[in-house]
Order: sequence, then C-alpha cells, then structure tokens
Amino acid sequence: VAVKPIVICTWDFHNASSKAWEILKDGGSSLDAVTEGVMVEENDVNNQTVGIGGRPDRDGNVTLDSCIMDKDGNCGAVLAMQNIANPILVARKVMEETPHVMLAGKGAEQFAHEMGFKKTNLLTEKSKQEWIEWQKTAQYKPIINIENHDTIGMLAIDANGDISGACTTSGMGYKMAGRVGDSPIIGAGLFVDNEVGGATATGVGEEVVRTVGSFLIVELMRQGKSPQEACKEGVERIMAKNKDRDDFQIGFIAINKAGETGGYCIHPGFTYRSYSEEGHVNNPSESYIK
Ligand code: SD4
Repeated sequence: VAVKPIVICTWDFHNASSKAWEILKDGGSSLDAVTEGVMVEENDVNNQTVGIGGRPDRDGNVTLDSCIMDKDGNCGAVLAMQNIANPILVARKVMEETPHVMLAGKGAEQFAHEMGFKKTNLLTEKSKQEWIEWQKTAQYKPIINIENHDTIGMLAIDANGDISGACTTSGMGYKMAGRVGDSPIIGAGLFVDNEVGGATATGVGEEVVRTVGSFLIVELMRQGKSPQEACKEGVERIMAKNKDRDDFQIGFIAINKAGETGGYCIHPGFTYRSYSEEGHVNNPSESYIK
C-alpha cells in the first residue's frame, strides 16, 4: 500500500502544520517537515508556551525544552536552555553533530553558540509583565487548556513512508528553576519507531514522564492497537495513577505506519491538526472526562 504524506500536530497550530505540509507535498523529508513546522511556533512571539515569548520560570528566566527523532531512531534534545530562539534546531544539531542525545542548561547554550546560534532575549514585555503580576499571588497550578494551545508536538510521514517527530516548549509557566517536563525526554514527550509509528504529548509533563507516555503508545500500536486506542490507553494509564485528582490536562496524538491518526486527552478542549493531500482539519479529540 502506497503511503501518502501526512503531518499531525498537537493543538490547532495551523501555520505550523501548513509549513510542514509545504515541505512534505514537494517531496521533502519528514525530518525537515517537523523541524520547520514546529519552528513556526518557536518564532511566534505571541505564543506564550513555545520558544521566544514563552512564559518564564519563577525567577523570570525563559528556559526551553525540545527534542527531535528521525526514521532511524536517531534523536537529539536540549533541556532548560536559555537565550536561544530555536531549540529544535539545536536539538537537531545535537542529534547530527554530537555523540550525545541530550544537552542541558549552560552546556546546551554553549553548544548552540558554537554552532552559530545568536544570543537572544526570549522574555517579551508581555510575558514579563504577566510574570510580575503572577508574583503577587505566586499560585502554582497548571491551567487546563491554557489559551487552547500549549507544547507543540508534531509527527510526519513523507513520500518515502518515513516517520519523524519533533516536540518543543517553554514548559510550565512559572515552574521551578531547572524544572524539565516530558517534552525533551525521548519516550515521554515524543517517540518514533519507523516500523510502527510515532506519538507525542502535551500537558502536565510530570504525569507523562511517570508513564513514559509516548513510548507506551508506540508499543501499544506495535501490539496491534490503532493510534486512537493506543492514545486512549495512554491517558487511562495516567489516570490509574491519579485516582484522587483530575485537575490537569494531558493530550496525546499518534500516527501509525499506514498514516492513520488518533488523539485522546483528559479534559475536553484538546484538538490536533492534520494536513495531507485530503486537506487540513482540526480534529476534536475524545476525552477521558466527558
Ligand atoms: C511540560 N508538556 O513542560 C510541557 C508543557 C506543559 O502544561 O507543561 N504544559 O510539561
């Protein structure tokens, strides 16, 4: 069966999925598609959950997390990196130019400078003012479906049938200094196995890490579950560990080798975008809580 190119991403990131589709439809690789796709959100100063303009940590520093994975299982990630505008490009450099998978903090920043990335102030005036306001109460509680977008996780299949994925975020707003969530952790925020499919996550990263969510979903697809069924079981696994609380959001999306897709979340409101030659759709995602 000939596989048709397709891209999906968490939330209604139309510009990002359109950018990825442009690359896929012209025969570009899924790796380039996800790289350039998520960069659209990293570069959007009005998106306060990814890249420049992202909400800072409690100390007022914007720290970015990002990872990428290709069809051969190669991967790269940067964790809690400051002052660099495109963490996904640095994650890709980690994958392609170093013997390592993850670089964190100052080391990631130093590597980025060595690779020619410029020092950039990531804290916009808007995010700074909101942070100053936040300090008055300093309440630390994740907001469900914040702005109806959050971390961008993207999965693509190219004309060769090869799958790649990328995930990038500024993490939880007002997190503790040094906090890293699921998004740059291979297996948690993102996982791709070119024989099976890929999965990626958005929402409260701690819970995704605890269940190694994206790896779990890919393994469930390997056992024969559809992307939709696998995402549902991924969420159920998290809820089984949280019998007394449901005050947080998680959204998973997945794609299999045949190009079938699925999404599942805890609270209504999560959607995922898909773009293929059949056009583009913002897909409502089924939720654990109705
Ligand atoms: C993280 N999944 O860092 C990301 C983003 C997030 O609420 O926290 N959203 O955990």
